Amino acid sequence: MNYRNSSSNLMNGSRSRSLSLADSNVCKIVLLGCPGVGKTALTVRYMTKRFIGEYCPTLESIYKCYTTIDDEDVRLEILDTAGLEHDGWKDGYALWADCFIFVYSITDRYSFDEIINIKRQVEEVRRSTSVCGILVGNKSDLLHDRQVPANEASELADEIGCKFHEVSAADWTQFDDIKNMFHGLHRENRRQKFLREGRQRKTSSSVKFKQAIQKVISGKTPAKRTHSN
Ligand SMILES: Nc1nc2c(ncn2[C@@H]2O[C@H](COP(=O)(O)OP(=O)(O)OP(=O)(O)O)[C@@H](O)[C@H]2O)c(=O)[nH]1
Ligand SMILES: [Mg+2]
Repeated sequence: MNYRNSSSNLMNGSRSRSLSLADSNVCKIVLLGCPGVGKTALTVRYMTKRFIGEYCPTLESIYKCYTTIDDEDVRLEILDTAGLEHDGWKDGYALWADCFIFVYSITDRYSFDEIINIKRQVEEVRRSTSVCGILVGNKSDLLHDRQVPANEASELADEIGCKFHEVSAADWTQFDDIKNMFHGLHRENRRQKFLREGRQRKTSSSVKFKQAIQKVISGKTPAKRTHSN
């Protein structure tokens, strides 16, 4: 696996900022999808604003970058998996990630049909059906070769509980859409984290409350009395 740090034109922060980042401001993202759907092209477009055209298919990289989202310093760690190594990612990556980008190509029906299986594999590894992710149909510039209608993809997104985006990594005018897609995923991840933490805090305080009541009932802790004259 290849580790890359970036402070590209998009990421104008300094690496030292990472030291003081709260957990909620670090977001680990994995791109999953069949070979050739454009996972690397989307990652490179986001990281560098560029579209190179040909990318090494077997190369798997983690890109670390710093940016500002909603006036907060954020570190994104983006793992661009190699589509061919299907078994390799299962255990490690699915557990490592906070959230997922499920990518298919609108010109490749098979890559779309595979999404449901990929999502299921993630759920199995994480032992949870609550997975923070988005569904991305790439190569929207190739409309004449479309094999997957947008409304069908939108239905699948509803079914698997993800937001849906149709984009083109090749189209430079869509850089902002792709950037917003990554940043939106971070926001959703942070929202879900806060909800989970809130629920945990609630549960632990209600457990403590119940224990205190039981102690009082069993007489282990005398209830406070107030004396009035
Ligand atoms: N027309 C068009 N071509 C694209 C787009 N995105 C990627 N491609 C092309 O599709 C091919 C595969 O792109 P990659 O980014 O290497 O795909 P990948 O999902 O990373 O593939 P693996 O690493 O093999 O899993 C390349 O030739 C890209 O130039 C797009 O939005 N439009
Ligand atoms: Mg790739």
